[in-house]
Amino acid sequence: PRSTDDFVYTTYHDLNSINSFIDMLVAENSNLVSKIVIGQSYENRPLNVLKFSTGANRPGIWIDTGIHSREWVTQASGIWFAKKIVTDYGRDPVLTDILSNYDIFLEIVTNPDGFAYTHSNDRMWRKTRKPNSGSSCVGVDPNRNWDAGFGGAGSSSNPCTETYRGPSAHSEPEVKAIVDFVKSHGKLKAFVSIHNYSQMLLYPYGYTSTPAMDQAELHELARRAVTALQSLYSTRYTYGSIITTIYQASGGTIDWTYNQGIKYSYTFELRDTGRYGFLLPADQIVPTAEETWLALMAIMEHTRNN
Ligand code: ING
Ligand code: ZN
Repeated sequence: PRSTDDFVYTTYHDLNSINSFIDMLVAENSNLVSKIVIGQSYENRPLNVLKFSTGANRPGIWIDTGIHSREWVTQASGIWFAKKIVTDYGRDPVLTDILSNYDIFLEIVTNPDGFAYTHSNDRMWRKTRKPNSGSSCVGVDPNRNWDAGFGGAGSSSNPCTETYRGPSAHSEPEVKAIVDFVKSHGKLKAFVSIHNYSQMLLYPYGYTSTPAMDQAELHELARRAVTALQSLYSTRYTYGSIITTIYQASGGTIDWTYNQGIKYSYTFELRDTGRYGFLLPADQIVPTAEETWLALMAIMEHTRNN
């Protein structure tokens, strides 16, 4: 494709194709979108983040997709969200107002080494691609590597498992880059980390059953976001804290961001509920992205109002 209008949103793309999408989007919308490189992966790939901004010194909203590389509908949805933002800015009054007050940051391929590996070697690869000393097994679960209950139940010390937490918190450059970004930005107000599958909208905590301080508000907002999502194609989502809704998991992304003071910290588990699982047919990419966008808008609008 020569422009993001020609880009095919209804199929899955590899890393080169997504990176060229990112560069086209920035070139076409340079007054709204820029590309920030927040670090490099273990295999030295750039960690690209799209920044949608209409003014200086704004608070921010973060969205990431693809921290688990095999969750392909998430990166594909991230691409669709990016195009949706530039299309709706100046047309949709709610999004336009959000962008008059907040910057939106979108990391589409949060685990690029893993993503490249899902295309070249193993479609079901989840983790990073950093070798583990003393083991022939590769990679760390980047959703068990954060400094929030790190090392606790719901993560593994065995490098050969899918939930290996890593040798220490933030050992993975893909995680550390986001940690450094969140700390240096200092005023992110919402943080949404997108996975699949299970059709759930989750909020902290995963490492403890102690309710989050803002549990009541997070629960009510989740209910509204899920209602908005369901209004489009009747896709049913469950919602609640991570530990009560999916399972105990320690060292997860949004437990760390919540403990950093980012109140609106959420994780989505997109389609489906297991029929296709990670191998979601490509004809479900756009419907998944469309319905998820309605939930994201509910979260962003609430963030703007609070
Ligand atoms: N599920 C998540 C996982 O990492 C999760 C569930 C979400 C755990 C948020 C902790 C925090 O196990 C998938 N599909 O990766
Ligand atoms: Zn995941």
